[in-house]
Amino acid sequence: MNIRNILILIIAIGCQQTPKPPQTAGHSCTPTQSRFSSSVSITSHEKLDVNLKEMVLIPGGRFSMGGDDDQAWRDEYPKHMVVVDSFWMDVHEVTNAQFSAFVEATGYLTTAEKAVDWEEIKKELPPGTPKPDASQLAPASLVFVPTDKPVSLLDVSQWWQWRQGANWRQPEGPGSSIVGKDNHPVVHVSWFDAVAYCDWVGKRLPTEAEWEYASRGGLTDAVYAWGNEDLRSGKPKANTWEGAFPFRNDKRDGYYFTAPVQSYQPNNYGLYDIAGNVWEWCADLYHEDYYKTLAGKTTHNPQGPKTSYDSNEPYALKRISRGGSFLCHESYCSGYRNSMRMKTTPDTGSLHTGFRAVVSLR
Ligand SMILES: [Ca+2]
Ligand SMILES: [Ca+2]
Repeated sequence: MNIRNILILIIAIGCQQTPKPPQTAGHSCTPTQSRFSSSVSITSHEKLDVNLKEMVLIPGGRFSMGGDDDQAWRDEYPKHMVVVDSFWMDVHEVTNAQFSAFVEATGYLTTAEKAVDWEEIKKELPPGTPKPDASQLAPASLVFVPTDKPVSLLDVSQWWQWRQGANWRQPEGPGSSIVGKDNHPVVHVSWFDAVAYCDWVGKRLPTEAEWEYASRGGLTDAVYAWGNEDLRSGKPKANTWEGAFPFRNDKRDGYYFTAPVQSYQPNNYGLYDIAGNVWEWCADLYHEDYYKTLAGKTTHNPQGPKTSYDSNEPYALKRISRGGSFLCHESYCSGYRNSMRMKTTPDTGSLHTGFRAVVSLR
């Protein structure tokens, strides 16, 4: 069995699309890559001299966290009260130019640029999964390829390909590049890559609670960062998939893949592309029942569960990402909602995975 077949196996388990609560715990729009772990510290060291340019102050406060309408998955419930302290947040997703500066300064090699370590990957797979051929363990990442006709949305392997040579410098694989895309969000970054960048720049990843609080922009129980207006009404609000997923993209918002950051209106806190464009890694682990443990309480600055659990992939440790991407469509995950929770193994980068950073207020 080659690694792609392994991925398909995992995908088949992990991306069941039967909506909605209470049938399904949650949803994952990106298949698990299940590559290997990293030695990068999970503790970020925020520097006192951090540059707050292109960051906005998010005033702390109290909010109701979790699903707001019938698009929400079971893991978005129950809604629960959370208080977060004030913090600074990047106004836009980390760009190729910003990530390039990090790599040039440090020589950092991203997860997608390294060969897969079978001894690590097999820990996240069902016991007894056979080792793939060595040629299948070469550096690679997940690339979206549209289908040419309508397909069942149950099988994400129809539009995700494990492509050798795909990484942040070559988002669609060999022959592609980021030339002319300095102001596009960096993609194909793993959670470890995002943490390494944050550590270098003196910032950290937001907690899941901070991210959702920021996305809501002070609006109470709104479904989207802009309020409750339908995504398709009025001016384009975010870079998403418009048309019929995954074979026809009408590009009313102007972009098929990533858009330059700050192409659409910001939310009330001045945050651009907090909905859509690329998914944004958060610090927290994912546990499908985490919100149940917070029900009926007010939690201050929650840091996420102590352990990770996704019943679709019980062997895989997963981290949260938020906000949806240029691939999100109402028929599929509507990931651009404030409360949508994406769960992915931290070694998984893909064509639509990026991040933004935050700094605690001092
Ligand atoms: Ca688009
Ligand atoms: Ca985003």
